[in-house]
Amino acid sequence: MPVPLADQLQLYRNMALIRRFEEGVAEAYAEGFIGGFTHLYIGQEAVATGAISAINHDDYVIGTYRDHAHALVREISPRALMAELYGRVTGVCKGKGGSMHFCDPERYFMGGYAIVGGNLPLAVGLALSIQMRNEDRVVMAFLGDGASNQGVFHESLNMAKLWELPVIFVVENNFYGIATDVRISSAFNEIHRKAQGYGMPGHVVNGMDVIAVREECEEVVKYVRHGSGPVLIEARCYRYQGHSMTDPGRYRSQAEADLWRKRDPIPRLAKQLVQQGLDASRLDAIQREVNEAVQDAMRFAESSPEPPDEALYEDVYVESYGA
Ligand SMILES: Cc1ncc(C[n+]2csc(CCOP(=O)(O)OP(=O)(O)O)c2C)c(N)n1
Ligand SMILES: [Mg+2]
Repeated sequence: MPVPLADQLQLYRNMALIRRFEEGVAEAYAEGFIGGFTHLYIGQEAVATGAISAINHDDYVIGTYRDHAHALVREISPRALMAELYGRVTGVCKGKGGSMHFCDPERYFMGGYAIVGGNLPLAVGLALSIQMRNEDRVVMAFLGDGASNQGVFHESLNMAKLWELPVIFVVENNFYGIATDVRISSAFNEIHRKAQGYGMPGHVVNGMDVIAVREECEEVVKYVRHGSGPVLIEARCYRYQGHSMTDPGRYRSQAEADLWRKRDPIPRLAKQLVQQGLDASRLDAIQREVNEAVQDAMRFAESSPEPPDEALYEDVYVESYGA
């Protein structure tokens, strides 16, 4: 079924919000408001936006350290996320998680993880809990091309397929793990076909085309929710910035970067919307709205207090549920 116009506009808004949020993060980082490792998502917006738009609000999402976008699409407020980056008490994890560890179980966003591949066994565990409770839900787990060479990736795919668990592995293939080109780090580059080693369907999609990602994911989510077992999707995309804020990205050629700039997912969707008859002023209004949301989030974060010293001793252990 074609994606309705209202949904396309929402996809456009989410991608614009992610782009502007990440630009705001870069500004705040340069001004010293944000410290530590911070990985931007600029260029990859179509993947998180399209994929998460295909699931229900109570399906689980679990990601990596490059997690700002996924949290935004899960509708965690820009204020709570920006304040988390600034290390403020109003942050989504009370300022104690930072960029790589956004988490909000109330929105079924089960976190960013700094350990490459470390989220994958957790995704399988979440899917097992769904199966054991006989729930009508799925898990969407995001990972990078680099993570697909980790042992834990293979263990997770094996167990997910063995038990036919409701999990969708979305590999964001941006062709680099830090500075290393996937062609010199992975023995086999057709990442979606790694799923075949476990008898699991593997699909490839253009990760610079949000409509393609959405349509592909809708089909896959239906299949997985129906109880047909796990699926892997490889979304081919590109990050426009370095690996993290401290990486100028000099290992990539200008010609390569220019090529992928032409595939920018945001102007691509804008063009498609205008071709469908949408007045371009609607898109300008969205740009102004997300710009204001990000400015507001930055002002909110800057004016929020840091956690008190005693907070060091809080949230270390969790009461177990139903014990
Ligand atoms: C187990 C582990 N090994 C190494 C690292 C260091 N490290 C951080 S990000 C990264 C690259 C991962 O690349 P990829 O999975 O392609 O994700 P991307 O950064 O491109 O989103 C590495 C090696 C780590 N965090 N965890
Ligand atoms: Mg990568």
